[in-house]
Amino acid sequence: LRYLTAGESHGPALTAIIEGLPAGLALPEDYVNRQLARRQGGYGRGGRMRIEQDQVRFLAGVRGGFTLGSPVALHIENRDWASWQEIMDPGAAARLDQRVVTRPRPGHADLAGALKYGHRDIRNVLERASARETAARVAAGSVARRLLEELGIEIIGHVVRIGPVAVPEPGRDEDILSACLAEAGGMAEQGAVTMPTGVETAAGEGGGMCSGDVSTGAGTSGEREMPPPGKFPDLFHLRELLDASPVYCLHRETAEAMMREIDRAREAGDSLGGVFEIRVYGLPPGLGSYVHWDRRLDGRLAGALMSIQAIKGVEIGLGFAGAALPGSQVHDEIFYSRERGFYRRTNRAGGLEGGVTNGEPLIVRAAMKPIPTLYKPLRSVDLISKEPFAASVERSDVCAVPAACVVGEAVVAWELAAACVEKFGGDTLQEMKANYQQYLDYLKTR
Ligand code: EPS
Repeated sequence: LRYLTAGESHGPALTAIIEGLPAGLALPEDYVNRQLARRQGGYGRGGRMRIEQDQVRFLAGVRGGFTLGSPVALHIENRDWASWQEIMDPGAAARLDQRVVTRPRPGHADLAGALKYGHRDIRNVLERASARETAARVAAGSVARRLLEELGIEIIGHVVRIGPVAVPEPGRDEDILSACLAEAGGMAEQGAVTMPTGVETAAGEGGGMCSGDVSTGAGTSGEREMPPPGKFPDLFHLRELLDASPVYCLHRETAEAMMREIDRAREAGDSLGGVFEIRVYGLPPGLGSYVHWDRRLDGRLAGALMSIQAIKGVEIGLGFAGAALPGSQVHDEIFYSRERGFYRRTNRAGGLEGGVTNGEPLIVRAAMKPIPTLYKPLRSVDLISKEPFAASVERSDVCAVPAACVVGEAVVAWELAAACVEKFGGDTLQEMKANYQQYLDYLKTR
C-alpha cells in the first residue's frame, strides 16, 4: 500500500494517488468528507478555514462507491485558489512579481527550503511546506481507516494538552479514557455498565503514557482481570463527546481551560502547541515485524507521525516516562487462560513489543510545537537584502492541535492498513478478510 500527495496551499487543488487497495472496499465520499471536516475544525483555527470546505472527489479507482483494485486518485479543491489564480497560475501567465515573499519566518521551512531549492521567492517553499497538505493525507488516511474498519479495527484520537493546559493525570489503576468519560458527567456511577470494560484494556493500570503512574509495580493489579480481547471501550459515546468538544478533548473542564488559553494566546499575538493521543482497538497480534529495522511498526508509526507538520516528538506506551522507571514497573506481565489465551493486565508497552503488535490496544502520542506563524514579531533576516526585520503575519491559526490529532489518526490508520495489507494481502476485500479470519482461527490454536 502506498500513496503520494501533490498540491500547493493556494494552488487549484490537492491530489493523492493511492495504490495497493483491494477491490470491493466500500468507499463513500461522505465517509472521507466527514474526516476532512473534522480536520478543518478545532478551536483556534484562523480565517482560512472559513474559506475552505474540503470535499473529496474521486477521479479514479472507485466506481459505484466501491474500489476497483486500480489506483485511487482523489482530489480536494482549494477554494482560496479563486483569490490566487493569477499568482499561482501554473502557466506563463503567472504573476511572479506579486505577493513575493523574501522574509523567512523562523520555525518554518522558509529559509532552509529556499536555500535548498534555489528559490528567491519563498512562496515557492511555503506553498508546499504548508499544513494545507494534510487535507490530502487525511483523505488518504480515511481510505485506510475504511479498510481497517472491515477488519474490526477502530481508531480514536483525542487532545490531552494545549500549551500549559493538560488533562489531569489519571490515578493509579485508572485509564485516561475512563477518567474522561466519568468526568463527562453521569458516567461515573454507571461506568461499569455503560462503559464497556474494554476501556480498562486500553491502558490497564499503567494508564499508558498519560498516567505517568510511576508507583504501579508490575503484577500489583491484584485479581482485577482484564476483559476478553476484542472488547472496545464505548467508542460511539467517546466520539460523540469528542465531536461536542471544540478542542477534541474528552475532559470537559480541561477543554474549557484549553479554550481560555487559546483566547489568551490569540490576544497576545502568540500561538500554542500541544499533545494528542491516538488509540487503536481491535488489532491482532503480529502486525509489523522484528526481523528488519524498516519493518518494525513502532518505527513506521513514529516516522509517519513525525512527518506531520510541526510534530516534534512521539511516544509509544509509557514513552519517555518509562525511561525513569525500573524494568519491573515497565513491562507487561504475560498471563494465560483457556478462555482468553495469552493476555496482559497492563498495557504500558502501548500495544507494541519488538516492533510487532501484541494484541493490546495501540497507544501513541505526539507533541506539536506552537505554530511558527505569529502575530507577535520574531527577528529574521531578508533573503535578498540581508536586512534584519521582525517577522509577523496577517492571517494564521493560533492553535492547530485538534486538527493535527485528526491528521495523526489518518497517518496511523495508513501505517496499520499497510501492515494489514502486507500480512493478509488479497486482491479483493473478500480474499483479504478470509486470510485474516484464517489467521485469527490459527491464533485460537496457540
Ligand atoms: C498554514 C497557514 C494557514 C492555515 C493553513 C496552514 O493558511 P493561510 O496561510 O492560507 O491562511 O490555515 O492550513 C490550511 C489551509 C489547512 O487546510 O489546514 C501553514 O502555513 O501551514
